[in-house]
Amino acid sequence: MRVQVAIIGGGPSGLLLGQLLHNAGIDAVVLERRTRDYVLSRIRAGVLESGLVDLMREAGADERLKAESLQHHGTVIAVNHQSVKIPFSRYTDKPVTVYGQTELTADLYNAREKVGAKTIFNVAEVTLHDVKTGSPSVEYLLNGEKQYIACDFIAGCDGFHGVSRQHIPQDVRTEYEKVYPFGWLGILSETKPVNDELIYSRSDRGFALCSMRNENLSRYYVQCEIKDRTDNWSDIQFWEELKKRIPDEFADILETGPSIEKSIAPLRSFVCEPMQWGALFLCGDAAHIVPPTGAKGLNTAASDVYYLYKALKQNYQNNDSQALTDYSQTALSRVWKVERFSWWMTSMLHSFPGQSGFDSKIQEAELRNLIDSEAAQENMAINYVGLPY
Ligand code: RFL
Ligand code: PHB
Repeated sequence: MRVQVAIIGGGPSGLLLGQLLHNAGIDAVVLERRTRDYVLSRIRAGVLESGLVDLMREAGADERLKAESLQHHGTVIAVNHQSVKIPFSRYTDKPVTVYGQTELTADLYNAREKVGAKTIFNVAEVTLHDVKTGSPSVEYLLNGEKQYIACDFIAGCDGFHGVSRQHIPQDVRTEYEKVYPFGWLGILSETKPVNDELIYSRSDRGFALCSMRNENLSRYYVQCEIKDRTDNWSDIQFWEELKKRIPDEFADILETGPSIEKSIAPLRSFVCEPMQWGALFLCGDAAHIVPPTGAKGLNTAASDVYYLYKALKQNYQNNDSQALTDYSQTALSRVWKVERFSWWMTSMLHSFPGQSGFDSKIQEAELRNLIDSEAAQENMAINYVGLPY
């Protein structure tokens, strides 16, 4: 097979890029290691920046998103049982959109199917070849048989554990990493959300987040120990702990019920530089990870896709490869700002094991500054709703 762009990974970045390229008349194929059902069983992000919503529209995959998503114009920050609202609308005209990554991914699969764009599932042993020679290719096994795709460019959209990033030689690649000493235990439950906006709550027992997917589907998280396991948490224990970490005004009205999903995610900050090597371009989690506290993982994958899509379009439609040459620098400049924001939110809101008295006081002062200072709130609002592309 020959295509212009071979996309490795059928998560949100690979699918969105594939769909945008297809609509622009650029021939692309998406290779996914798992089945469609497996990809759609992963519960992940839930807050979309307007840039991602715009891209879903451009991809022609926003019909359900428009009909079913919720728009939020602020968020609640709670500290030791007192809460303050950060009104995004005072500082920016952009809202954030609440819509699950699972739904967005399903919409992209459906949109691809509708236009006949090619996604190949269950590929194994994907390898990249001749990435620096001008005639790159990708090989993989499908049902035990070796397959070969010749292409102009390879988009590495295969997540943190994928093969694309590893293909950049170690002496070319620098990886920056911070692993946090805790995780997030999350549950999904068919209950009415406790508030009409998200609540990010700092308490002496640790962080908690009240989020949602729709009017009858709530997503809640509590900070947990890094080695904790979901078996250690019955639903009742989870609800009791959550109530202790959020202000009484919310704990008193919290609707509880059985969890329909329960999982633990580790928290990590990670950036790989550069994000390009020869014909290989990394997008999304393949190149960087943020702790989920700022709701930026999926959104930063989307900004990479935007830069790469525009650059490929310019290359094919105008015969101008400058934006491709600049891709890594352009994407990384935004990525590091988002890394800073996600680290800041995480540092401010979590309990750190063994934290010194000084560090605790600084954390308190950081939160006080956010609550008391309009300038600090404006800065948070602008970053939370999404920096411009
Ligand atoms: P993905 O979603 O990991 O998709 C990569 C896809 O590539 C496939 N793959 C391969 N395919 C072919 N060949 C190979 N060799 C392959 N290796 C891997 C995988 O099967 C997969 O389908 O990366 P992408 O598209 O860049 O999207 C990024 C987002 O998924 C990610 O940033 C967010 O979900 C991060 N994240 C969260 N972000 C938020 O904003 N809020 C959250 O609440 C939130 N929760 C999470 C998360 C990420 C998690 N991970 C990665 C463990 C919770 C978890 C558990
Ligand atoms: C979620 O709804 O899963 C969610 C929302 C906001 C975050 C992280 C996760 O910061």
